[in-house]
Amino acid sequence: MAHELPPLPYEYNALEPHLSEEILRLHHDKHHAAYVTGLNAAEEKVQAALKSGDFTAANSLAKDLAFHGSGHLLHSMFWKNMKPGGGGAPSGDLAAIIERSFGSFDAFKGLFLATSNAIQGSGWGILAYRWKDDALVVLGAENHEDRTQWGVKPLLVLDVWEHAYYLQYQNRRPDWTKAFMDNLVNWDSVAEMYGWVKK
Ligand code: MN3
Repeated sequence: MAHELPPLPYEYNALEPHLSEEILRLHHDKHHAAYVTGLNAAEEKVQAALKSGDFTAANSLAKDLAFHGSGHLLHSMFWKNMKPGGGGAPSGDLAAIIERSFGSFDAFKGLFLATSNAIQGSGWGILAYRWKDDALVVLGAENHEDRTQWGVKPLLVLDVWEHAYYLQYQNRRPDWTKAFMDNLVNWDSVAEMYGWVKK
């Protein structure tokens, strides 16, 4: 079953002025689409290898599955994690586990932004649920797949690859991450994901 590029849950210009239509078009239609294509190509090659019994490409296939598969998943979440008129703070069960895990929402916010800003090169800031001890963790992923913990489930993801902000924010990554947190985060989508992974 081939993977497909999910449509954006809003118009291309819906996140302006905090995220430009030009960036969103390129990011969704070109970059995310390329990860979907890459994942499908890698899975086709795995199927071909299974049929032929020729596993000489196994190492690069495993890398492609991790890179493109993670890129597809994270971008699919990222679009839902934003909305026009977003920002603010979470409430209910999500607010409670944030407080329990980080001390306060402001402390979480400080850690999440600092982690996102500090990624060297391309990567993501990630808020994830760790089922093993029922806690939240903030991780900084490099590329799409490096520096995770096994067994965590992402709830909120922030793209800090240059393609996500450079046309608008140039080298000012902290301005992009602040705009994301203050004006774009869709906490309802984070709460919905938290409810789903808790089941
Ligand atoms: Mn991206």
